[in-house]
Amino acid sequence: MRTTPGGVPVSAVDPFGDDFLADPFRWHGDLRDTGPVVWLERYGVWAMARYAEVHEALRDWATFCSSAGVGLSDFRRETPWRPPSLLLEADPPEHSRARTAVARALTPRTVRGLRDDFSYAAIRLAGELAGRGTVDGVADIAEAFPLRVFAEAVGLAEPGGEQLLAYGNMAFNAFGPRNELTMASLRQAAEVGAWIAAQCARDALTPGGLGARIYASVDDGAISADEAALLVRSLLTAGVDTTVIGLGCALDCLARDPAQWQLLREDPTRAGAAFEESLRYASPVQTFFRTTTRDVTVGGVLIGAGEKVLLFLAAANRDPRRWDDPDRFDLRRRANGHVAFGFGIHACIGAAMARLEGEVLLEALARRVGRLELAGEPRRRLNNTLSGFASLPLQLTPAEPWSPGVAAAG
Ligand code: 8QM
Repeated sequence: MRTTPGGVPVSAVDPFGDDFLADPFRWHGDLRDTGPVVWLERYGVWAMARYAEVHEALRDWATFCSSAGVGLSDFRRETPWRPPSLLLEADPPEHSRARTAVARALTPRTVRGLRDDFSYAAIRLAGELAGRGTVDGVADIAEAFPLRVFAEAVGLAEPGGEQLLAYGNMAFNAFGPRNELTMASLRQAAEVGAWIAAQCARDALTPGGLGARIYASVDDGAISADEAALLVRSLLTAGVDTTVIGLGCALDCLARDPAQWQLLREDPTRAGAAFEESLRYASPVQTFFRTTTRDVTVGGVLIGAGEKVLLFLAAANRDPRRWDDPDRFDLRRRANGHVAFGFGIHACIGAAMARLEGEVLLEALARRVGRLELAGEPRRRLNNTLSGFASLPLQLTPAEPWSPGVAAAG
């Protein structure tokens, strides 16, 4: 094993290269086995791919900070492609104030209040598709469903599916290096960024939506109107492409494994567990960086202050040191403890809404679709941060109308 002069294991892997992104899980075992901390010479950054170290770095926000950006770019040296997020790219105490404002808008009660609308949309979509035969699991399901429910939940004036997806694609590419993926997606930055900014204005948001609820914190002086606009931007950045990728991955897991689909069909209330396990298994958000605020020793390796550290959430979620038979998708497993939503103070604030989307969609499909099978080769989508599919050809066979799940769906 090659090491730095200081004795730290070195890897020549490019985690943002096409070979890696086309099949990231193939590379994770080597990264984990190379050591608790690895030097990635291609970028001059540190990496952690084991569950214990990733979890600890996420917990220790004071040492592994976010305000220098959670991508490769160091905001203290480079100008970010857009004004930093008040939530994702911030540390306490600023982060705490922003997080509180969003948490007040996106309470468990708010999410419970979305359930009926989301369920109804899922049941309707499953009903439309079940008899159609061949569909694209990405365009027809994984994109169609979040786009139907999200714009309305936030209170956007227009559906804007294309812009929301393009914006997510650029934001998640931009956490990586300025490679061809990033440069290509950022070509739309001016146009799509302007559309996004316009949707974030108070008077563009319909009353009662999540956006309007964020602006309610302006009225009691907790945040400024400019801050509210940036927090709405956070919803639009983090809330669409992630769920699109996640739902596509869940469909892929189930379509590849008839026994798992059967387990879900036998008891569609397993949908939440199935979605959770697909998050562990596929990790839609594969990686995030942190930046050290001080010298810190991890696994015997001294990491200096001001260094970038790449955390492989996806590798942690399949670390055999933490999980039994980690490369097996099994909805009966206790998947909790995965770090697909992160962990600690930056843990996904929209997780309950994402879980709701996954649960109601998979449940509705399980009630309406008897057999779910791949109808062709899935095409992977390459993105510097997100891992999932560009297209997923599926063959849907409608459930027998007298099967128990269908009756229960009404
Ligand atoms: C990733 O803009 C933001 O605040 C933001 C962007 C992306 C994420 C989170 C927040 C983790 C899903």
